[in-house]
Amino acid sequence: MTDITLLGVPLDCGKDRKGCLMGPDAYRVAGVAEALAELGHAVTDAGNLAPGPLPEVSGPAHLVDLAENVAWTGTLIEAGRAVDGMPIFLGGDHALAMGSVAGMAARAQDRNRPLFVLWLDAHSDFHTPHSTQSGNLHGCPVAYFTGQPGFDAFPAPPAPVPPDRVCMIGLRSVDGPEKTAVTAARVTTHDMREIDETGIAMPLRSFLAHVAQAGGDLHVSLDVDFLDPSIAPAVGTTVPGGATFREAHLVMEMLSESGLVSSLDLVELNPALDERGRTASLMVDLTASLMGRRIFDRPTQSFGA
Ligand code: HAR
Ligand code: MN
Ligand code: MN
Ligand code: MN
Repeated sequence: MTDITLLGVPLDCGKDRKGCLMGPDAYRVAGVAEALAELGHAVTDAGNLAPGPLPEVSGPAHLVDLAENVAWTGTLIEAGRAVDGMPIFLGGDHALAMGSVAGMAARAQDRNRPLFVLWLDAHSDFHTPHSTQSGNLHGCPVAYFTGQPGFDAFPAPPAPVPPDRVCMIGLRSVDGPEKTAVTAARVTTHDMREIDETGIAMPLRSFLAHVAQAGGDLHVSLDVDFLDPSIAPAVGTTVPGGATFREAHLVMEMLSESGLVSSLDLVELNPALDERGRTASLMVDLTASLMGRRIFDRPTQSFGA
């Protein structure tokens, strides 16, 4: 049984196309709290967070809603750090991961544990405010929380995550400057071509073994566009060739069996683009798999060394 705190994050400022602010309520309507309670967890819905007052900031002129992103980041770092059990950040677009991950890294540091991050996404989100062409800050969170330069307008991450503790699975849309930077920083990347060849279990199993061996906490950041658009249409940045229904559930089932996951983001759901709530429901079902829903019980798997 896990103590779960649902934090609604109606953050919609990470890109131009709006709609993610409806995400937290779409997850509630899809029954996220009930699904987790049914699995035996203690669930508290802390309601929706709000950003602090907008600071006076300056940065590259093409950045979308810079001040609002800065305000949310500070709020999320503090809100996440203060949670005792397992926070689930109900997004909201992926710009929320600046604050959610930086907050979880600060909390892990408070507990003397290293934080690892599993990034499930079509995109590497490794732009800086200077390399992004779109100006959309949802394309920048990993660069921020790993402490790359260029985020002067933002609060400094209290405990930057070393890039080699970040594992990305699902990649199939990575911009030129991101490719260079992500490789130079030694982030672990598994693109869809690799998943086609090896299956999705192999890279995940080796990452989980690494986390277990290091005695780490594990934050999972699940972007809707990790999933194939045919099963998850409710996202503004669909990319063909994503994870299938079973690949996604297998990831969640293995994460559950590992016992390592200490926090979770559900991001980029845009309910205005959904079809009869099917994407929201799928995200809730995946969360349930992550938290212990099984087809049949299996002997506990060890991901230790
Ligand atoms: N790389 C592109 C950009 O920076 C697209 C980023 C899209 N990001 C998300 N989250 N949807 O992964 O604009
Ligand atoms: Mn993303
Ligand atoms: Mn994405
Ligand atoms: Mn870009």
